[in-house]
Amino acid sequence: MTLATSLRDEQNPTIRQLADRIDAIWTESLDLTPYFLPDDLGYVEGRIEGERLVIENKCYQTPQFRKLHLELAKIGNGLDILHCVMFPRSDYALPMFGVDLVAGRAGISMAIADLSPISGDRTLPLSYSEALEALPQSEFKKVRTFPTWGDIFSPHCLFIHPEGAEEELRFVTRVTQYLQLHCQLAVDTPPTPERSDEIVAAQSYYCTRQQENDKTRRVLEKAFGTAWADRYMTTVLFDMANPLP
Ligand code: 18B
Repeated sequence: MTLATSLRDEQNPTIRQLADRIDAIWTESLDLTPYFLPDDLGYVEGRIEGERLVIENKCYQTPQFRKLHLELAKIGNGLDILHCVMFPRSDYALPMFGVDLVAGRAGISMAIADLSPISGDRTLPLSYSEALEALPQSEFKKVRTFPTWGDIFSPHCLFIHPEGAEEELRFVTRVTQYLQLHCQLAVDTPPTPERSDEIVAAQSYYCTRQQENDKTRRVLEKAFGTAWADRYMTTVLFDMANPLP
């Protein structure tokens, strides 16, 4: 499956590299079928203080995931954003893979990636914590402090301001490892429909917390207004799981 690359070609090189890696791993490891966003929300343009905001979304679903979402956004020539979340289906007790990268003219200012626990006790499945602990060490000089809503993230969350090209590359490599092991474990994990109430509740908590991110909300509100920003955050960025029928 090939993906349109229009906005990608204009993005910060590290963002473009990570977007390409995510596409490649999804295509190799998972059984992708299309996921349709509401018509008006796939490609969006707005204006923010005289600059153009462009958003481009790619979405898929698979047997294990109700939605795979990769989003690229660009504000004028100064700010590039990559956002990616993989939402497991309600009968798969899998963590949430999430990434957010924000790049200004001086390079990446914020990079976060995690496999966040989705279970009643908010811990990762043993298969995940063992696989993550077995990865080679990877350290970054400037670690950032979590906002108040950041209790959803795991102890393996990377939340940094990368220093220079070498750390940016190290971040991309690390995220690629997280994603590869996630796709592998997800495909090997059997469904547990008896846990679906717990899974739906934990995903809803994750989404509610992410919706508290004022930095994302403010960017969207400035370009598209309050009501649109709210609809976008609750239907495209962080929509809740449905209970099993
Ligand atoms: N987010 N991010 O996705 N956000 O979407 N993001 C920022 O240098 C957007 C996710 C996360 O310190 C910033 O401070 C826009 C996922 C955290 O208070 C900007 C979109 C995760 C912070 C944006 C988008 C996630 C953060 C400020 C839609 C985690 C720090 C950058 C395309 C898995 C919050 C900076 C804080 C920050 C913007 C986390 C501008 C518009 C999936 C923790």
